[in-house]
Amino acid sequence: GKDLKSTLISIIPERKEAFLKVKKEYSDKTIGELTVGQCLGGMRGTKSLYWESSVLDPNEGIRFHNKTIDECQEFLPKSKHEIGDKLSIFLPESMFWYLLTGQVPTQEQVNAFSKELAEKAELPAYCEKILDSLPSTLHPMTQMSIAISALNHDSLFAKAYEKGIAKADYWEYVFDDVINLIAKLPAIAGKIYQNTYKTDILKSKNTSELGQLNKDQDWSYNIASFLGMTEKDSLNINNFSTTESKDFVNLVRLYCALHGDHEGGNVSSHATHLVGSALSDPYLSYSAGIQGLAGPLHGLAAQEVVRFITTMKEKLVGNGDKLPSDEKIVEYLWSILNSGRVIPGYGHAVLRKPDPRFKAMLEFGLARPSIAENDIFFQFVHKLSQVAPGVLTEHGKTKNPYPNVDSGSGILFYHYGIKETLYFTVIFGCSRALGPLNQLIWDRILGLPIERPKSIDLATIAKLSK
Ligand code: FCX
Repeated sequence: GKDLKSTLISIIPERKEAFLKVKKEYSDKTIGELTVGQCLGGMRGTKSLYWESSVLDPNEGIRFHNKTIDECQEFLPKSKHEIGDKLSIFLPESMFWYLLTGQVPTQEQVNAFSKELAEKAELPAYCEKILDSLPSTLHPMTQMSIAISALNHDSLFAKAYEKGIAKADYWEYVFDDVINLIAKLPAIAGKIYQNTYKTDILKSKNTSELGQLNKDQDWSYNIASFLGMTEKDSLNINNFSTTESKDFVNLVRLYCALHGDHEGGNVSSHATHLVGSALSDPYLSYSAGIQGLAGPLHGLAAQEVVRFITTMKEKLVGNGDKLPSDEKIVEYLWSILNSGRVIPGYGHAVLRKPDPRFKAMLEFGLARPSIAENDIFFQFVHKLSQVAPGVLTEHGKTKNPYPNVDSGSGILFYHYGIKETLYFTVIFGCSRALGPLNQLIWDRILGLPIERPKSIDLATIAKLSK
């Protein structure tokens, strides 16, 4: 089978033709009106961004090239080491292939792609040095954006552009940068975890690394390994059994495959696309995306949910390991709302139903008795998803009273021993690369121009309103 780049090359003519046809035939037609409310209200619902790989339906949730999460779970290839294993999860690199090309890769193609990513995973010495020089009190997401933007030192696109290349050739260099960047994210994530939280363990074990790259394994496996959280290829800092080690790797696979792409308007995707439109290289562009992901109304919400759940557990049952009554939980939720705070992990700017990504994360826990039956924090998350929508509906403010994706993910990582809540969003940052960077390649293939919406002042808004 062809590799990813050759597969992409084979579909470019058709997609380009379709794009140019729409551009030519419909450029003068309207696709919606802009109200003053939208202009002043976060541009909600304005159809003003082109994004091919996924579409968010308010009622159904995300679809990737028109397929639901359940369908993707059926047809996207898994790790070559776990074929036929019912609990195993499809690979984020299968998802990336599918997002970029709209085609489902064969098992052999994905095996080779995983291998290519592993071959390119090593961080250059200067990048390691920069990470090592940062204070461990610096937020992990700030560290991540610094490391990613520093990699622009090696950008093939930036170098080629400086020499002078034809516009039609931009995308090839952007493609190579994107693959190199995605390949290096596991090592970046591991280094940040190690430097920020695990230097004591390293000292006590007299070693300098929590875990290492395994070239025969997939991208998510290597994220887990660099975190020191696989049984064989790392320090196994949480003393995982074989099953726990396998399950944790599968959690990383599920999480990363599902969080990769959520159409174009969310802050991290939009920021990447916008900065890329200035022909800033993929490292600079995605570093901007990471900065947006670090906001509490966006990616940082997962960390807020874990704080919320652990505090609620502490307040309602102390050290106990049994759930309180529904009434007690309802009362607690009202106390939060009445003090003017939000219920983290609930509500969404676009979705109007429970997030199917939340459902998939919940099912991951429900399928594993050690979590479903023994983890009180997970049980709180599950119970909350049944109780909170009623409370939020009665409260009557939020347009969506249902759980969003951040409701369940953090507590699963917590279960496996990542208790450093500030760290969660870094794994989100590994995942989110898949969507925006696939679109960035297409932005350059299709020659999209620099973005420059028109801004206007209040007097002009009032004058133009009709
Ligand atoms: N708890 C309490 N009140 C809520 C609420 C919640 N979970 N969600 C929304 N509301 C309130 C809003 O604060 C707003 O109140 P106001 O009129 O006094 O300002 C009102 O309901 C209407 O907001 P709404 O239009 O429904 O929501 P927005 O599009 O403005 O905001 C977010 C969407 C997600 C930011 C909002 O629901 C929220 O703050 N949720 C909690 C934080 C969270 O879970 N974020 C993760 C989002 C997502 F999954 C991601 O990007 O990662």
